[in-house]
Amino acid sequence: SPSVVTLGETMALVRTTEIGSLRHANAMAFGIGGAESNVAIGLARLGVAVSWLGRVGDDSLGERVAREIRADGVQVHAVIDAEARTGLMVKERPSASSTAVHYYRAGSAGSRLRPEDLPDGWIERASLLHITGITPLLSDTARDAVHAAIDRARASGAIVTFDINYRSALASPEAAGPVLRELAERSDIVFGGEEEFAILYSATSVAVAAARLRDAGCATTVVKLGPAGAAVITADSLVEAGGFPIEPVDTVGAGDAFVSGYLSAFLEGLDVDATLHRANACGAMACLVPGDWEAAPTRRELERFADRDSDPVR
Ligand code: KDG
Repeated sequence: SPSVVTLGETMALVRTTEIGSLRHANAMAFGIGGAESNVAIGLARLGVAVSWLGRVGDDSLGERVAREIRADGVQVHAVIDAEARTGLMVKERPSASSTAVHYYRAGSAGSRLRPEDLPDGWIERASLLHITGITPLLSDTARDAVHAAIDRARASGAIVTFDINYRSALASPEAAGPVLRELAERSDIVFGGEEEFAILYSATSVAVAAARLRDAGCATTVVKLGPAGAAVITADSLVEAGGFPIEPVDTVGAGDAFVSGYLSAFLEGLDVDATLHRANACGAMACLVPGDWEAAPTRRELERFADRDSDPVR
């Protein structure tokens, strides 16, 4: 059966459990978060064989990261870095409808990922490599590791998928643009929001970005539209699908759940409509619970949700 590999930084995560500024919050919940491990967990829950590779500190937070990802059925390859600590992410909810994220990750173990961390055979056995634009902005060696992973995926015939996932805390749009564009142009499927495609190709429309990507060899552009759903653009088609109406509690991680749903359906060979339906349902479900990946659905949860009385908004 098809298997997926991904790599990146996963941090320990603390989040306030009440609405209000961090200045006054008393209670915090403790967990983990990282875009690629969020996707890996989402895929594992949907029954896809998946492995995650990353670097963690020689500390309890690093043990927590590895344990938690493993606990969801993801095969974990965690390189232990004796010289740096596991990174940390802090989330607060300044108001009922907003979430703010703060990183304590500069110089972290995860950001010191390097090409030599990728074990032999790890990518060669997989049918799909998934990467995001977060990892290459962590450090030069992390960027090299992502390119080395793509080289190996290309050599063994695996599909490469890329989620732009631009994080302004890591680089300005001007600095990030060329780095992210190079990775996008080396991929088969690129996921992103409208603003993210504008970062790749300095403020051109998504249609123009999709055409530029195709010229470079990337056949499929997937545009995430948040509550409005998503669109898939290829050389000869544009397919759109509306999102599911929900009351969001925490939208962080919705894009990752969307990608898990999309990739699982893609690997099963479902058509574009069915793929977008599943991806949108996964993205919506991830917003219903606090936490970056906790609400990523299993197949059974997904079926129940997708069979709800209401039709998707169009
Ligand atoms: O997509 C959600 C991720 O952004 C979050 O879990 C943490 O990887 C993370 C990051 O760098 O923001």
